[in-house]
This record gives sequence, C-alpha cells and structure tokens, in this order.
Amino acid sequence: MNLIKILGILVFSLQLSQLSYASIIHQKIVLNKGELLTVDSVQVPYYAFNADTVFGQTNERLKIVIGDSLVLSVMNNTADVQEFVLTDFSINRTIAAGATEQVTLHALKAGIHIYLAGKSGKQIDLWGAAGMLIITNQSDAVKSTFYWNLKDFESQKVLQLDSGKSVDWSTYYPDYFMVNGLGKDQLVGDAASNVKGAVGESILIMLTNTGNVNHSIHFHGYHCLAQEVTSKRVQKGCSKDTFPLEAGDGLILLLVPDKPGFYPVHDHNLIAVSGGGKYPNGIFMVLDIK
Ligand SMILES: [Cu+2]
Repeated sequence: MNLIKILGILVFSLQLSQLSYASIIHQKIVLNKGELLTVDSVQVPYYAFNADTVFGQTNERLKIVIGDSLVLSVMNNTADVQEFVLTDFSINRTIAAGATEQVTLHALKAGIHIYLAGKSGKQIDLWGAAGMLIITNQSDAVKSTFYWNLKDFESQKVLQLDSGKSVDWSTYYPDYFMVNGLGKDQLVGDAASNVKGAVGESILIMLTNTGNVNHSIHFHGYHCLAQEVTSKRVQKGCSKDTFPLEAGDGLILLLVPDKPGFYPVHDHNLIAVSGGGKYPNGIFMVLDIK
C-alpha cells in the first residue's frame, strides 16, 4: 500500500470518529407578527421567530455543537411573502405566506451567527425578526451561558415601514433599545440575560447586534475574553472590558470572575440606556457573582 492510500484511510477514519459524535438536530421556528409593548406602554408592530405560532418578543436561539447538522424548518406565519437569510451559510430563501421552508446547515467550527428575515421590502429584520445561531464545542455547550441580542428601533420608522412606506435611514434616531427583544421591566431579574455565577467559574456570554446602530458594551468589575468573533473591530483572543459591535456583529465572550460582586454592564452608546427618552432603560444588565 502506498503512502497516499494509508493517508487516505487515516483521514477517512478520523472523519468517521468525528462523525460518531455528530447528531442531526431537527428544529422548527415560526415567524410571527405581533405587538411589542415598550417600557412606557407604547405599542408597536413587531416580528419575531418563535417556537410556535404564538408571538413572543424574544427570537428563538438556535444552539448546536460542532459536527451537528441542523435541519431547520422555518414557517412564515405572516400575511406577506418573507425571506429567511443566514448569510454566513449562504442561505437565502423566499417563503410564501403560510408556507414552511426547510434549510440544512452543518456546524464545522465554533462561532456566533445572525439569522434574519430579509433586508428587502419592509426590512422586518430591523423591527424584530433577527436572532442568534450559536455553534460551540462539546465542553462549552454545558457551560453556564447568557444571551444578549441587542436591538434598537425608532417607533415612527417602524410605523412607516408597517404601512408600506420606505424610510430614510439617514435620519434614523432610535428611541427604544432592547436585549433579546425585552425592555427594562421585562429584563429585571431575567434569567437569560442577567449573569449569575461564581468566582473562578467559566461563564459564556453570547452577544449579537441585530439593531441598526453601533453598540459598545462596557463591563464594570471584570474583563472578558473574546473567544469567537464575527467582527472587524474585536480581535479573537483579546481580553478587555469594552466590546464594540457594529450592526450585524457577534461575539462569544468568556467571563471568569476573579472576585465576588454585583456590577453593571451597559452600552457606552449612551442613548441606548434609555427607552422612550427616559433613563435608566434599554441595554443595561447586571453581573451577580458570588
Ligand atoms: Cu461603563
């Protein structure tokens, strides 16, 4: 047997051994339209990808492990034709009203990605319809994990888009800011976004910016390590306390607290810690380390 054949068999058996850990994950998400209740009780139309046909303000989080294949059924439970886009996986599907499309993707490496409804037409990805796809290795999949999907919107522009008008984004002046589609009252005590942990523990924070302005997340008390980046501005492997995210960026941060404490994390794009013009609100979380 020549060397090339032996190498070929080796590579093949290596692939087999990796495949033996892989699973096929079937998941369904449903694009719903609903009403978002802001902190000052303003109601605006809003979209989200939920687990079923009941509208909720938080998009489903898709979480898989390296080696997995995700078979994702996407149902369009709205009255319009919609798109489902996952740019990092070259997925762009048109879905008729009431129809379901199935997409398949293979998780080859760790990272964080954004899935969204199309950027054309009413641009509903900018008023809700954008969530996270997270790929980790096996050991990270069982770590304590928190999620910050950052969003912003301007209620007047949402109303214009909803009525079929186009908007001038050069005059965009967002008045509401959210984490996982939630505002202040809903975020206080929220288990998915407020970090609880212990000194020395490895804690993962999943961050995406699915809004339309830049955000800059500042940690008080601790530094984090940028473990995976989908960003031109943050270097993989850097350790710091402020992480800028342009629209469309994503980060997987590792926090290993060196002391106990109760600290805030907030957006240094300071308008984003308001809601309807009132402070404090918006992109504001707490770290509770024992
Ligand atoms: Cu600060």
